[in-house]
Amino acid sequence: MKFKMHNNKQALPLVMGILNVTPDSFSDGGKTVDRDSVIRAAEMMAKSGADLIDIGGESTRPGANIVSVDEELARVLPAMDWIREACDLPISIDTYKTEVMREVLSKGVWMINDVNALQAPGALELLAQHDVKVCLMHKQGTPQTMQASPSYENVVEEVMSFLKNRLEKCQESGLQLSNICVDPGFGFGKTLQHNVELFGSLEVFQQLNCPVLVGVSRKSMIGALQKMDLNESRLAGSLAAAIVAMQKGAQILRVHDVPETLQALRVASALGLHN
Ligand code: 7PM
Repeated sequence: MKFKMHNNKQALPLVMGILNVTPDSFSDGGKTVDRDSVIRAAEMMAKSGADLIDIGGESTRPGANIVSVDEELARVLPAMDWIREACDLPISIDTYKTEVMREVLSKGVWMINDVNALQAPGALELLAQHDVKVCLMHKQGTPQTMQASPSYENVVEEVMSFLKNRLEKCQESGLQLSNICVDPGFGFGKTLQHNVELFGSLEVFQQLNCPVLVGVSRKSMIGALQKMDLNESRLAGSLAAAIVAMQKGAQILRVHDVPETLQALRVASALGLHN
């Protein structure tokens, strides 16, 4: 699969299905991730038309705990095998740890999705030795503390210049520009106002000459944009955001609800919305 691909779906963005393999998401009630539920989730995503699957072994949500390399690998490596049993979709691994990247690269992962934009020691050098896709995401602070007091003079300019800088570092290290996509990192050290400003300027990120990945599915900003109970479903709002992201040129959408997102994008596209 190519990066800027024609996915035979009237130039829709690629849909990346989220599959978290943390014990709270896919456990059989115990502390391990359950094989059958991972296989079922992957089969469902493939059947409903996902273009790739993003596996996360450490939750990067605000305030989440850090897990060790060994623990993360114990979650992610078996999940890669199970997903390959279930479907032949390309696999992305959501990790910022160089050691985890090394292991999944040796298993032929398609994309490294790094919320830390390859800033960990050794990450750039490692990725330069592999022909693999990478997503460079912006965040301010660390997932443990990033939502405490996000602050920017100009959020769009600052996220742009961070990503520009990381792209330069990647190229200096020998990574292929054609393998790289960028992501403004919604919810990662950003207030609602920052997120809204970034989303409003999504087109600007096209200037970086890389595909833009957008991850807003079910995030708190979707709930915060309107009056809503904390436990109310954010699906409808997430679909609206997916459509707007497509219209603003996003090439990859990272989502929980694959069939619903594809339905929304197909209808929007068939009725004349395009990217
Ligand atoms: C709060 C914040 C809750 C973030 C949950 C999350 C992204 C990602 C995640 C994203 C890329 C989630 C996340 N979000 N990778 N990993 N872009 N590239 O929604 O926006 O699962 S974690």
